[in-house]
Amino acid sequence: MLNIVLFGPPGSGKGTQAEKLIEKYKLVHISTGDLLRSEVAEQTSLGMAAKKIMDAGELVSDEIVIGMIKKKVEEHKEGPGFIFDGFPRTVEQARELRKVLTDYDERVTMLISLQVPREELLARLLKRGKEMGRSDDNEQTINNRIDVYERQTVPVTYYYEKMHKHIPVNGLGTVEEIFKRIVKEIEGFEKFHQPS
Ligand code: B4P
Repeated sequence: MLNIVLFGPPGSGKGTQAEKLIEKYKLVHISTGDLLRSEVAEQTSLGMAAKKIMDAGELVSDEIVIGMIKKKVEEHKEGPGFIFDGFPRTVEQARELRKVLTDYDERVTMLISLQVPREELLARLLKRGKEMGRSDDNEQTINNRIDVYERQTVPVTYYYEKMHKHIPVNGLGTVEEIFKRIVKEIEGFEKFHQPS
């Protein structure tokens, strides 16, 4: 299996690049943001609780998110692999992901970390807020989401760094340019790690 964690601050292009990677590698896409938004749209009790947290720009509890991931991995355990988009966002989530994959004799292949400066993140998300009306894409919430990312999510990179799986990628440029950079990293990494 090819199991990629697509990582980066809010607005760094995770969802955008995930769509292109799925098309190329036929992987199963697991976006915790999308899963949570569909709970909100269906007005489930989980969704109602999550909406308040998401609108404040905070992280939904590890327990809820890990439960959703376990279900999805179980459903697609026979597939070619996964793109984890927006997950793990805490070290606890990273540890749990390791356990879940180990149960199927699998592991994270690599973490692609998109690097984008704050002013560009703000500009992209404010634009999306205007176009799509996502309730967490307003200036105050965006700034808090970036602060939460720096405080709670960046440590996830140190976790994968220790295993030599953290791959930083420049997230500035056109969608196509960034996609090419990611594909180059995946193909280089796979070649290097192939058993001889
Ligand atoms: P997410 O849905 O993961 O939202 P996000 O971080 O904003 O990323 P997204 O994938 O949507 O945006 P992208 O960067 O692709 O999370 C939302 C909330 O859910 C979180 O704040 C949290 O509350 C909760 N949550 C989710 N996962 C969680 C977890 N694991 N644990 C706890 N809580 C969790 O794109 C942004 C914009 O940039 C788009 O409009 C796009 O068109 C544009 N863009 C992309 N690439 C571009 C480029 N190269 N140039 C210009 N614009 C570009």
